[in-house]
Amino acid sequence: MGYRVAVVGATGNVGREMLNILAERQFPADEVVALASRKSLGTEVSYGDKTLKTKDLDTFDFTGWDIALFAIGSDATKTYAPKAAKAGCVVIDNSSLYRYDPEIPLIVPEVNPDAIEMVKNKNIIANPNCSTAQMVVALKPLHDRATIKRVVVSTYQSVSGAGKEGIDELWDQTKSIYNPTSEVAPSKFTKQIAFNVIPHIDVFMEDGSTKEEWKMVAETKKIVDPKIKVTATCVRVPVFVGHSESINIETVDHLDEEEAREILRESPGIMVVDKREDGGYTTPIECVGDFATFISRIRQDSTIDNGLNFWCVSDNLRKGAALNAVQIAELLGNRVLKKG
Ligand code: 2RA
Repeated sequence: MGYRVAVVGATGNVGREMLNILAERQFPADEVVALASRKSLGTEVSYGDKTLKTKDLDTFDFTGWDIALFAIGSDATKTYAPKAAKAGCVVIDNSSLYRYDPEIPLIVPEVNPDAIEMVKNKNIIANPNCSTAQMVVALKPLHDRATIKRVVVSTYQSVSGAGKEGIDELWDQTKSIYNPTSEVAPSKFTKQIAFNVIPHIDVFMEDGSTKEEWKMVAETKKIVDPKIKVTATCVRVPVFVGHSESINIETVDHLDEEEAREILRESPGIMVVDKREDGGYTTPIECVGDFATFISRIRQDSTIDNGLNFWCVSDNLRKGAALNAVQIAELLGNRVLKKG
């Protein structure tokens, strides 16, 4: 006997990927329902070789459903997640609403699977921010071997992180540069994104960092180790899908580049593509649709005693969101619900 699974926000980029990945990984579901707002009622979405018509989230009764994968904004999540949880349906939420609640587990299954036991607190599990998920997959094995003291990360985040509007904007702006007469919708980003980069994602905080940068710090501490110092600069780049990150770590124990490469090669969820030659590294275009977090350019940072640099690329709609959520559902099934 399998699970009854709801995908909430099934018409968005992440919701559609959740349905794709549930099918690709043959998640043991007896039934899958696609939920969306009333304005999207009846929209057809793919689930493997099946087509589902979206049902109305507002009137949906979660009673008797096992797992709800949420891919809607924090405001709507605030309304519907407690309703689902109260009905006995475990919520796996991709918004930032519950990530920092000490009673709610924030999980990357390759990193902190044991946190799944905390689901008993509120029947809700939080999915991390896309830029955090891919980074902690790489940090965890290196931290276990050499204890990471400090992380300096610069991100190069694709426009799909900003939703469908982000994708449409890059497309429209690029077209308008080659065809000045074409229409350009009002900007979702603060400045032109086509042929440009924008060092600003989410809102500015008191200390001059952005909330996206704050999320990477807070979530890395919650998922990996509160003692790790993290500083981040998050940048939007004119790439449709695939977040890239330049990561520098300082460790307590010495770790040379070859040993780091071997450790990462052996670690779950990671593909090392690291040759010191033309094309010997992964770029965002090459990660799209893949489950892996790709690591390249592993090399010593000779400016400090125990430092390493590396390049990290992953599909932000998959490991950064939908894949991680489905992996949490798999972990939940194996460790807690244990149906079938
Ligand atoms: C972004 N990480 O890339 C944020 C939210 N998905 O826009």
